[in-house]
Amino acid sequence: MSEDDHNMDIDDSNVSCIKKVGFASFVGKPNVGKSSIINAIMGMKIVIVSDKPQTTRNRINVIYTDEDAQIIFVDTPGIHKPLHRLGEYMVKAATQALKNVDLLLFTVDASEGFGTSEQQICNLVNQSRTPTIGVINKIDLVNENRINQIERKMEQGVKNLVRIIRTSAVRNEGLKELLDAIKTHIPESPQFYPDDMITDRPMSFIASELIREKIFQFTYEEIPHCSSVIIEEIKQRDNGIVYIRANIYVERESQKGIIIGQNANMIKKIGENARKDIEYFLESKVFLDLHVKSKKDWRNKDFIILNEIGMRDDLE
Ligand SMILES: Nc1nc2c(ncn2[C@@H]2O[C@H](COP(=O)(O)OP(=O)(O)OP(=O)(O)O)[C@@H](O)[C@H]2O)c(=O)[nH]1
Ligand SMILES: [Mg+2]
Repeated sequence: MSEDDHNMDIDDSNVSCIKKVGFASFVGKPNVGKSSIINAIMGMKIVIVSDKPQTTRNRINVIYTDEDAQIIFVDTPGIHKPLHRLGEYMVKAATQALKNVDLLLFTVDASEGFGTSEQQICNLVNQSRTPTIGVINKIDLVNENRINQIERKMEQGVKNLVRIIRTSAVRNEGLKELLDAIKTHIPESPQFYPDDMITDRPMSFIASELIREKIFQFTYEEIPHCSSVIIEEIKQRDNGIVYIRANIYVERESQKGIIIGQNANMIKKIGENARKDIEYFLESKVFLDLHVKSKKDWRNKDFIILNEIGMRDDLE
């Protein structure tokens, strides 16, 4: 083999493992569709979604890999005015995700427009000095005029704006454009994670989230917001079925009855639907054993307690 051939071999192997690789952090108000966009891009449910604001409580990385890129999407809680310790924690988790990432995906809900809350988030985005793609989501709900207005406000407000993309997570619109735009603005590097890794969170976290999602979907008023889920045990039994025991915490004894429901109808509905989602995620049969407990005023406890009930302990 000549010297030239040898060099060519080395170049080829290097080129094949270098991709567009980077972290892209979603930021926006609650309920604008941040988690929905991630699931739509991944083609499966990894992060939880509901029609109620403040569904996402923790930062979670979701890893998208294709032939030419690896994008680590950071899903964050919606930025809002916190009313308790849990809310403070959530906003802190979201604002910390503005730092040390390659790109921000500042997402707004087209049907809500660009108002005071968006302007406040804009200030945080500008302070971070991170290149930002404006994502106008839920375009299926509004007309062209409305979207153009939001675009103009974004152009005026966001200093480091590199692109604006219009999306509809529910109709799978604009997602390829969003991926292409992200790829243009992240650096080249060897990929960080194996091809088949889709999140940095353990299976127990995903399972607890899928249970919590059902509480968000099926209960109302304060119940979803004062509920939390802890996985107590996960084990694969000899017959191959994965046994999962989880506690659902509420804040008061009286709320336990609502989660359990008449003739235990509500807890059965939560359990059946969560089990199906967990089975799909794990590709295995699951036995889900749910228990309901109360922990007084847990949303106002300090971070150690919050951590015990499943909040992340890696915030500075
Ligand atoms: N019509 C329409 N609804 C959408 C779209 N994207 C998301 N939604 C709905 O908007 C609601 C909120 O979606 P999420 O993905 O949970 O929103 P989020 O921004 O992650 O919310 P938080 O986690 O609370 O910050 C859900 O009911 C979604 O089905 C969209 O493009 N069009
Ligand atoms: Mg969310």
